[in-house]
Amino acid sequence: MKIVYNERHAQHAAQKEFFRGQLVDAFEIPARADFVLQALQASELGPFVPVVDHGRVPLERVHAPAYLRFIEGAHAEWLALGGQGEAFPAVWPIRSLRSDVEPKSFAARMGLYSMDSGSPLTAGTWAAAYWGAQASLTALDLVLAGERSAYCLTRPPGHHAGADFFGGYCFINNAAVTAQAARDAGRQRVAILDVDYHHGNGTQAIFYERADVFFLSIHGDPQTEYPFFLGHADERGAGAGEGFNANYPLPAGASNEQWFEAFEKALVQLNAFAPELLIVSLGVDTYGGDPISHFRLDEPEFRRMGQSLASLQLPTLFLQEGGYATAAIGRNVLAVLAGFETTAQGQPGV
Ligand code: OKP
Ligand code: ZN
Repeated sequence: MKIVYNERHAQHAAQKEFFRGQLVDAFEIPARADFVLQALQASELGPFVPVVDHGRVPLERVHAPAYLRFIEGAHAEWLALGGQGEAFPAVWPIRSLRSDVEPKSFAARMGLYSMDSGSPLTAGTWAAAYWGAQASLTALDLVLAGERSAYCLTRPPGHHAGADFFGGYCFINNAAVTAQAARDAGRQRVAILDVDYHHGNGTQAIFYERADVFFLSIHGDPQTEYPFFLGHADERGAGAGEGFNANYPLPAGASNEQWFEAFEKALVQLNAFAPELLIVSLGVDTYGGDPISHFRLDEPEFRRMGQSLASLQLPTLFLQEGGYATAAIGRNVLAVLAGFETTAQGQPGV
């Protein structure tokens, strides 16, 4: 399986994040990708393919240009305001307040373009996220050119980012950008399967009224788990997109049996859609040892996940999302990808 690695990921290196009233050590750190890189380099997977710059246009197919400009300049504005270290929002246009007027104040725009105070924005955030999207698009190119599969190793993750807001450590929605790019390249039906512990609210919202991109997600129940305000089972899409969104929320602490029961149901639904491309939002924070999540998957389950995904016999693009048990992420990602490869190698070409 070819791999595209976002070498610029470490430019986004927050020291701290806000959590329950305190600044605590950041969870979404460069070491996450470093451990995955080490595990991949020690494996049979590869080769590594260099990132190709596709420019800003494919990002603007999903994100508002004003939002992208904001992220690009935000940290410099923060410093100009007298802010120190990582930038955090403090005020949001919640119900009854207006979000259709872009305020001049940077503090206000920080709130307009974000969903939480737990996503530190640094001097290098734009570069890391921009090149993460480029790495994702490069991996997509490989699959569009006929590769059975490809994996993009990148951070920060993307699936919480909406068309015009960041949050949940995410700034550019790599899954949405690549799904849209695949549509623009002529693929008619694209499925995005999100197996991260957290619901991919950004990806869901971007495609909620569309029938050409089917979003499916298995995640911690938003009644108790981040992102809290989206991800319920009754969200099935709207308008032309009705029936093309599927959520499988599971209680925190759910067993592996419960997880695979939901996963197999999602795969049946996904298969019935007959997608021409499968994009997997691959978070491995479903791991039992994850510090901020509450499922129980481990190496054998990750391998089984990869095998089941290969059994769909679809061109498959894996994009890295979450996973915060830093030292175990490499092993867990490798288990998914190697499981996929062992099953895919026994198949006729797709
Ligand atoms: C991003 B992804 C823990 C707070 C958690 C946000 C979680 C974002 C997860 N101190 N806040 O889906 O893995
Ligand atoms: Zn997550």
